[in-house]
Amino acid sequence: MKTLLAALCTGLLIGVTASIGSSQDDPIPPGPVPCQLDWIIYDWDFQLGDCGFTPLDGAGSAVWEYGATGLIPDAPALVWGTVLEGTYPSNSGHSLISPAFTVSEETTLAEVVHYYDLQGTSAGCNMKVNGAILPPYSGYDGEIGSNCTQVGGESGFTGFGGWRTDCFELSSFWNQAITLQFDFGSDASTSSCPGWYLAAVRIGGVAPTLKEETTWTRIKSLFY
Ligand SMILES: [Ca+2]
Repeated sequence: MKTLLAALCTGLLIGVTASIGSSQDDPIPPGPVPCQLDWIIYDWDFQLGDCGFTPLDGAGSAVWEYGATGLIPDAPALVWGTVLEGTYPSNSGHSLISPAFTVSEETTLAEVVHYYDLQGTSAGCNMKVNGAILPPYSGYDGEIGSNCTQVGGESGFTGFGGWRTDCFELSSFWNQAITLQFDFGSDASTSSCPGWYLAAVRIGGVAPTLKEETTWTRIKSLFY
């Protein structure tokens, strides 16, 4: 079953890649952009535990599970995933919520290490902060199919992403208590793809390039 699923999804991927490659005019889509964090305040490594992440009922079938998976290549021992050992169901619509934290000068970035393999735009996923869709630095893949539950018509990750690390800017939520909401949804069609898997989420920041010495001194005082 596992081999069959991989073959089906890989076949889809090759088909899509070939059609993109046939046009010289299509721009190369941007790749994922890690945050290159200088410090990490919350290191949510799911190999070590569920890190207080909590599934939340959505508009469709529940999918988020924590544990081991043999379905995803190169997966760490434990992950959060949308049905760990199988394809996601039709009409899935479910959220995964991070612990709450306040955005400050040391928590301006969220780095997400994840894997996704979805049936085109018949499923999609995105991250929301206090209800607002937040794009990664490199942008989302596009618009999720309008018939998808929970995320229909929204910007999100679609198709095949494989393992990647994306960076999300949190500065617009300065001084607010926030949670990160990982939303997944699919339409009524039957999928042969595994879904969305999270290996780690890290909250931190990068050293400012400001010439304003007082700001840097204040930040350093948090760590020394
Ligand atoms: Ca799955």
